[in-house]
Amino acid sequence: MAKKEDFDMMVRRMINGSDVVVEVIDARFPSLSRAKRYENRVLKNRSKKLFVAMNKVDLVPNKVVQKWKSILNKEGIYVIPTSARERLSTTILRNSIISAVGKDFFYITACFIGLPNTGKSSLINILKGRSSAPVSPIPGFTRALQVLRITTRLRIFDTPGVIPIKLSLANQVLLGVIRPEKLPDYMKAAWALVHKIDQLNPGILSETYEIEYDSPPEFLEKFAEKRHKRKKGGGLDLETAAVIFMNEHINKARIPVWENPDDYLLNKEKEEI
Ligand SMILES: Nc1nc2c(ncn2[C@@H]2O[C@H](COP(=O)(O)OP(=O)(O)OP(=O)(O)O)[C@@H](O)[C@H]2O)c(=O)[nH]1
Ligand SMILES: [Mg+2]
Repeated sequence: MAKKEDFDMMVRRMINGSDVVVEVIDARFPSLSRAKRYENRVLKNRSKKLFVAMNKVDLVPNKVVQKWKSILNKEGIYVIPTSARERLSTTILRNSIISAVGKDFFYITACFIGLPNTGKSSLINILKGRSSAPVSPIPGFTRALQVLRITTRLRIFDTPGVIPIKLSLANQVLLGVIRPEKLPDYMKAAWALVHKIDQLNPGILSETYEIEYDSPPEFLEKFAEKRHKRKKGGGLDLETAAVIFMNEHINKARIPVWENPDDYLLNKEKEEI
């Protein structure tokens, strides 16, 4: 099985060999899901173009999407809000890729990069017009480089998602870039997710699951009770409940949660002072 370092090397090599790089980020978590290390690699080379596809906009109110778009634009990033699920702006994405490369070049190579599970393969399939790149709710699904001929002029490389080294475990669960089953401690990870969601959208877990709680462990206990997750002896099976809860967020996007653009701007201002 290829290691994270191999994926990283593969992505860097693909960036070097592409005219256009499309970074696919999650519209719910625009700042957390950006891989600035790769962005900078593209931006420092003037002959390459970078687009950010802010995907999964169907999961976020339009007002929030537009705010994030303008923030990223101000940071010098060209953003296209997309939804592979609802086929939103996928034609704009394709036309942007093609027109980014002057008419002098007949053949265009683009690569899609980004964290696991952001929708790279889903978007490429829509551009191609039929399912060619395997898609899955399981993070880290694409494990090898895949080249897809989109038109006679355009070929696209689908790359495996790479998790940035700096991303904390709690944020990895929030962004859904890892499979909960692979985590060392299910309960701790689920508590961390509850804590993160409480920070981003206070009250939403109570509303979604009709559970009142004062702490992440209490939430998980009540969630396990509600789902009748019990061990053979009768005690609550918190481990199983933790995995179910995390998967409802990661695979089903059941909980409405996103990064608040105003908080991002406020923190940025504080950092600058
Ligand atoms: N709601 C929503 N879900 C999406 C969208 N695009 C993709 N998904 C879902 O997100 C999950 C991951 O999609 P993939 O296309 O496999 O993502 P990927 O970036 O190729 O993932 P890796 O190969 O793991 O790096 C799947 O369950 C898709 O159905 C979207 O626009 N909206
Ligand atoms: Mg993929």
